[in-house]
Amino acid sequence: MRLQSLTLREIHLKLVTPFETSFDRTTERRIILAEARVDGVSGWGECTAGETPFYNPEDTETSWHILKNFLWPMLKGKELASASDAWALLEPVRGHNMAKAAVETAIWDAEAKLKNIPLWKLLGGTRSEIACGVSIGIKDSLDELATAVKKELGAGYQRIKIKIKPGKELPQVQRLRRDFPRIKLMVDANSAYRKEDLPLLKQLDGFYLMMVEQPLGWDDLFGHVEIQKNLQTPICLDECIHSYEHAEAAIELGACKIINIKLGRVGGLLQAKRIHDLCQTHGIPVWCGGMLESGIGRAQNIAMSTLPNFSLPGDVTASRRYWHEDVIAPEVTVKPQGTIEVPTTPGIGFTPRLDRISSITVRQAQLA
Ligand code: OSB
Ligand code: MG
Repeated sequence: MRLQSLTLREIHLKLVTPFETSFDRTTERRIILAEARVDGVSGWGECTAGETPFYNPEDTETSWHILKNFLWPMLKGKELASASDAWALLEPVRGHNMAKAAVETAIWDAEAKLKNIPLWKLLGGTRSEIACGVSIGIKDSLDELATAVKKELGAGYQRIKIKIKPGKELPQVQRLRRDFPRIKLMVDANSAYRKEDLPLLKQLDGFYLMMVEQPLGWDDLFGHVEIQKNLQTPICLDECIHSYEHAEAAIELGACKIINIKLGRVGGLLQAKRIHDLCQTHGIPVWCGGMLESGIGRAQNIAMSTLPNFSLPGDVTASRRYWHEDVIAPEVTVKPQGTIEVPTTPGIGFTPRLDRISSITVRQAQLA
């Protein structure tokens, strides 16, 4: 497979509903799409870096810069036996996993298309449907939160994750357990707590949550070991797991019992698969996280979620929850039982809508 050219496009997409976390509030996404030409075929990937460096160190600007000035020059014109060889070429750049994943996942899509098979089959996936949960942002009032949860349960979603932050968490879970005593419920703190908050976090043990996601610092494995020792509720790590080695350390140290895998955070599909396999060997279930992706990233997430150890519902949901109009056809839809049917057409299985994409493109770089 010869890597011929890369087209980067930055698109702007307004969210249907603003999304608030403990670290940010997002109303409009600035997303970089990567289109890789490989042996005459186009593969598509998405950069999941945010508009700000508050989730991880990358943002849309750094990703554009790294992709254009470092990653593509290291890839251009190269001959690969398969997409799984792309990572080794990207490795000399330290960090910048979301930029790496954008182009790496595009090459995977291209390989699947060249082989005329669905991407999920190329990866070794085993599911024809994936289980979906939702991630609900912080709301202004508990009534608004309860209304949002009711709506998502009505749409069929199998588990509810809510964003929490200090001072809001107990009223939030108390209210939801009062209104919805039996649902699969979990919370995501996005690193808003410190080790000293253990007594507060222990109070969450009373609400039989599926897990608490990333309570402590984005790179604080050791702190999570302390908290997990003293908590009955499983800790799920998100931000902390940015490599295979971090996953190994987290498991070995006992920093978590569950891992959220995000393609961007770990640097693409090869690394995601390696971490998936490692977790499977150690009996650690994984699920697919989301980064408010457009349809391209969403399609990549669906393919990854077909791997066997993605045994818990993920944050990959219907296009319409985010966008008035997505950039792919068909849009991603969720069935009444809260699952997404995995496409059977080649590659990511959804077609990028070039007309729609060019109408919302604010800058483009054609790299050959
Ligand atoms: O922590 O999982 C997270 C969105 C942006 C940044 C971090 C996170 C999230 C989400 C949204 O939870 C998941 C989705 O795409 O619906
Ligand atoms: Mg998270």
